[in-house]
Amino acid sequence: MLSLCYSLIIQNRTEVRTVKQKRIMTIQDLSCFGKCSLTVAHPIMSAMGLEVCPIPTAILSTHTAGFQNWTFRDLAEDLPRIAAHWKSQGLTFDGISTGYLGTEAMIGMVADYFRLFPEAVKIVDPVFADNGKLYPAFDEAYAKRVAELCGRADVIVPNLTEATFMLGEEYVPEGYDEAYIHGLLRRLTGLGCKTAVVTGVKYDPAHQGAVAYDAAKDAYVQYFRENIDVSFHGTGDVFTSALAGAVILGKSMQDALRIAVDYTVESIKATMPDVEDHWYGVKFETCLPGLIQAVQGS
Ligand code: PXL
Repeated sequence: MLSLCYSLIIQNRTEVRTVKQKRIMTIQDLSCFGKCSLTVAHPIMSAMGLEVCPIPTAILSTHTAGFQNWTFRDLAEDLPRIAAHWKSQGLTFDGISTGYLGTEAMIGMVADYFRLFPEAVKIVDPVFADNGKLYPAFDEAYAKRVAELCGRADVIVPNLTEATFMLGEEYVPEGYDEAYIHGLLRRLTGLGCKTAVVTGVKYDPAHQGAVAYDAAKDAYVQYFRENIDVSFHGTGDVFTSALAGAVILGKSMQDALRIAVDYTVESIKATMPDVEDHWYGVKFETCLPGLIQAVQGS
């Protein structure tokens, strides 16, 4: 009996050792202070159990939303060199996720990565606008280039502002219905991606969530929580990191939306008592145990 138990334990251990870990590269800036981009994506996806390979596109002292006089070091020239080295080593990836890219040249380099690593599921968060406005560093030409990159992605994750900019449509801040969001999602997949997820959807003032459309299946899924009327920087990056991790782990889109929306809401709630001091980002770290449980439980 004892030896049977022992061999089961050994077998279980072997099983754990031989399960292939999912590997994702994530391409975005490293804002050293401010809780966004890589400082959010890397810990979140690591906690979810993925092997995360970060590609910093630039190093900034802080993010650009609310701070002044930040430092900025462009790392663009390293991108082709990193790709060439990885290819020479025969490295392959289950996923590539992208966030804030900053320049049109950088978008072109990311498109090269998409060509060089055809095996990877590509998840693009456009990150160039919110609340009806472009971020200060960007213009319509940038939005157009991001739309082209979205056409090469498997999953895109725009907010409503980015979605309408990419489609050349008027931003509708409120008062829309499900038919409008479904139409928007269908037009987004018309850019060329397989699945479009739109975030920050509010059909009524009491709820907020995300809606996804899979073009091949012609199917929609959605997940909503209570609306929390406060705005923190970096919540989009938190959402996309959790969504990308869940997708690469093989979760259904319904589960991925639930995991990502719940985690974002919990991170916002954890930050609310400290809203004055912590305006620059959410305390996503304190909610990682709940995220890990959510991943393991679905
Ligand atoms: O969270 C998006 C983001 C990422 N990185 C930098 C930013 C922003 C948004 O403004 O400025 C540098």
